[in-house]
Amino acid sequence: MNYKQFLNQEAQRLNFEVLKKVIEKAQKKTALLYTHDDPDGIASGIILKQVLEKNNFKVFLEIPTTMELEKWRLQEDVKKYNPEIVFVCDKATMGYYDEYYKIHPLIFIIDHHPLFGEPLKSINVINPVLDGYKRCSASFVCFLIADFLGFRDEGIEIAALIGLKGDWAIEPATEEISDYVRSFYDEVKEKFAWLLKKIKSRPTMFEVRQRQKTTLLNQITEIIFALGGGGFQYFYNDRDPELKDVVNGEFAFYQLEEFLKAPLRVQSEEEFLNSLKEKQKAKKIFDFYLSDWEHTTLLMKSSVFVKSVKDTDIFLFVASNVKLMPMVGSVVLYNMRGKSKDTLFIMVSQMGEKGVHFSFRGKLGNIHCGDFAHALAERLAKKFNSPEITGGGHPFAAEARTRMWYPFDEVMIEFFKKLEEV
Ligand SMILES: [Mn+2]
Repeated sequence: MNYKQFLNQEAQRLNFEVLKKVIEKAQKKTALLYTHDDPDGIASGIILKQVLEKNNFKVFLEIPTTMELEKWRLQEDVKKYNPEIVFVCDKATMGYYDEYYKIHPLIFIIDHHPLFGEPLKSINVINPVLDGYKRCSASFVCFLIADFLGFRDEGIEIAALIGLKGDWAIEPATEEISDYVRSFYDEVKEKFAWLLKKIKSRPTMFEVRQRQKTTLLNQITEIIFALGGGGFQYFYNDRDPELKDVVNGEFAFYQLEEFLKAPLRVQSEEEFLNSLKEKQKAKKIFDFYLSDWEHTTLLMKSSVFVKSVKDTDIFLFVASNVKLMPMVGSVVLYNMRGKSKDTLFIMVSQMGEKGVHFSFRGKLGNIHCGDFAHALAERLAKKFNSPEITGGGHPFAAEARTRMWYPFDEVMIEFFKKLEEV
């Protein structure tokens, strides 16, 4: 199937026609747009905002630092902006969103995360993975929508690629591409050879299994990750007076949005940084990001071997206020040399009032990271009687967070009890 056929098939399957009619028939032409503050959220928000603006919409943009859209936030913003349509982009597909129709009658969820909870009936959902998991990104879904509505340009295509890279659906450096996006990727890869060709240059957070080659797309996506806080709120406002007022999600959004209006064929990540509107601030943030990366890599040398079980060597790392922990941990994991086939790396960061953050990264998933994180969170939630404590994820990658302060030794006792059970 070529891309054109794929687009037609998906437009029909995902019912783009409904969205098209809503956009065309809108009277007030005002939209409230929520998006996630990671590279995919930023890229998809940029695409959707452009599509709406080309249809003469006024767009109110909100980039909260939380993954899921909270009821109180929607209530407040609907009151504040009184929008005709609400878009919720790359912020998960939660069953409980269904009752949000009581807050606003016309909401579109545009997403690529698996459904969590009951299927939604009262709200429009455009999500290609509802009938089976596929690696893709919200930026790709927004791109398909834009193309279907007749708005496609280089900026939008690059935004699609950035989101796909940010959410690990494409790996141009090793040419590992999700089947779902293959026809699009094949169609644009010649045109964007300057972004997608393999280069021997600084390896990025995406070079996990190998660090010999990368691409400019990987480097640019990592810069957007650093500018926005990556969806993990790694911010640098307190490190330099010039960064004091930076609101990271918005900062990353507007830098990339400006760049994509007339994308220059930059040759390096330095050229990309230099082409940004607020390049001074962007460079400062990215430098802090790089030095944090280096610092955390060094810290993780203190990781210790705990035990081998299920043909998996388990390593543990414990420290305070660790920056970029899960990302660095993914790279460190592949440098760990154990005796077993599989390796599981468990990272623990004690973050004071923000609580304790656990990250789990495995090579083969013999021990299911998501199940471990979820069971640990449930145990802690019960122990401290706090539903705020949550955890979960994929077989190879998962997180658990207490979100507020609890006695660290008590948290760790629960953790070791859980570890004992594995
Ligand atoms: Mn995403």
